Amino acid sequence: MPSTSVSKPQRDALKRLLREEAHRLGIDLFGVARWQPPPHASAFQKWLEKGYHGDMGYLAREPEKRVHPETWLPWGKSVVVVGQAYGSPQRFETDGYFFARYAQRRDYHNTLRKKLRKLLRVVQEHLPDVQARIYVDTGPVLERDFAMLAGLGWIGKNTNLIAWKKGSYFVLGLLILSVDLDLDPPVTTDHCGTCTRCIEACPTGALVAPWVLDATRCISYLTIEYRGIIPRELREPIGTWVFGCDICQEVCPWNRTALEVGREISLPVPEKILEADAETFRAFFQGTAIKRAKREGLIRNFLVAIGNRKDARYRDQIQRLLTEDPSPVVRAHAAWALAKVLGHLARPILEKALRREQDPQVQKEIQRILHQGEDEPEEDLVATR
Ligand code: B12
Ligand code: SF4
Repeated sequence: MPSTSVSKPQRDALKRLLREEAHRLGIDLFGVARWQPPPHASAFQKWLEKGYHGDMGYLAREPEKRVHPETWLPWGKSVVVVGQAYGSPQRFETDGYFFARYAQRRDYHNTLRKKLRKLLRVVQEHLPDVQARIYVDTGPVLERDFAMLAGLGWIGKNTNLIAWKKGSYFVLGLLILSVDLDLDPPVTTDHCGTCTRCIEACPTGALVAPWVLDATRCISYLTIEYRGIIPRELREPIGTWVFGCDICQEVCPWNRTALEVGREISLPVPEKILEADAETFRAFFQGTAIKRAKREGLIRNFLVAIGNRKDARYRDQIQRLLTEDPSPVVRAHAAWALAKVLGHLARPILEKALRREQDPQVQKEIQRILHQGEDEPEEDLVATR
């Protein structure tokens, strides 16, 4: 498909119209970049080689699309990059169990995509044959690189895109166009300086170097993307985060002046989440980003957090999940949580559960707790040996 050529005055006028429409739609950041190889493509390739993407296989599939967007979408000329704020000074929580702030707004994949469609309509009114693609998170594009190229901000050492005075609590979306628009100057300067607060604050040590995130250690990955049993050594550092994590953004000095927006989503109390079946879970989280964790994942995360907090209020629910839940992942985590909450009192319950348990992974988890293997530094059950 050929690219769409327009005169300089047309380009400028179209850009102005788009900016005005973005403003009208409540979009917080707006810029235009050239559709070109992203500046940190080689960093992305090294990241993949190290296996830092973990189970997010889609990132390793067709990496050349991210590295060479100009060959993948050869008609692409420019890309409109937008940012939508989601921040608030307070954490998003239910009874002290934390959800990443981005989840307090309606699912941005839908809301931002709708806004980008409206921007596209503005272009189509003037150029009906324009080629276009809209991506919000899920496309094979290094969105933060393009945001930097479009002048929205710089990439911080915590790997988030940070904007002057507005911080990093915003999500990004892209509108790729076959037309040359007036470009914004890219940001080529670093504004983190010698600050390393994000790296020091990360509880799991996921930021292995400035600008390098080992996703397999990141709480966001573990609680949202990862589907299995959470490695034991990472459970305690997760603390009481049950969906995503904001720590490396909270400590960032640039977020002291972050944009603030209201909450759109209200959370059920933990009991309701622990008791939810698949249908109730859907009803609770339809239209929110939280549904991505799925019922099994979110309950698993709560069990980790409840165990870390030794929150005995949920002992009955944990016990029921241990014996009745259809998911081995949930049962394994229920065993761990019960041991954390009840200490040595959990032993007879776990022994009984082990006798009935058919799944080898859950059996192993319970046996580990009962026998306090080498890899189990817990002290709670030692007295019962
Ligand atoms: C996979 C993914 C994740 C993974 C991996 C994160 C990661 N850092 O890669 C996990 C699940 C852990 C994750 C977590 C989060 N994510 Co996420 N994620 C993505 C996704 C889909 C792809 C990212 C990617 O390509 N990673 C590949 C690696 C190599 O990229 P990178 O680590 O960011 O490295 C870049 C920079 O560090 C830079 N770089 C490398 N070396 C150097 C050196 C210098 C000097 C400089 C300047 C830069 C630089 O280049 C790299 C390539 O761009 C994007 C959407 C998209 N399509 O882009 C959203 C996206 C990045 N995520 C987003 C969000 C909101 C989050 C969370 C804040 C959610 C939460 N609160 O839990 C956390 C933040 C964790 C963190 N510190 O990054 C937003 C970020 C918005 C912003 N302001 O930056 C995005 C853009 C989604 C969106 N459309 O809004 N995410
Ligand atoms: S989101 Fe949390 S776990 Fe992930 S890098 Fe930031 S501080 Fe570490």
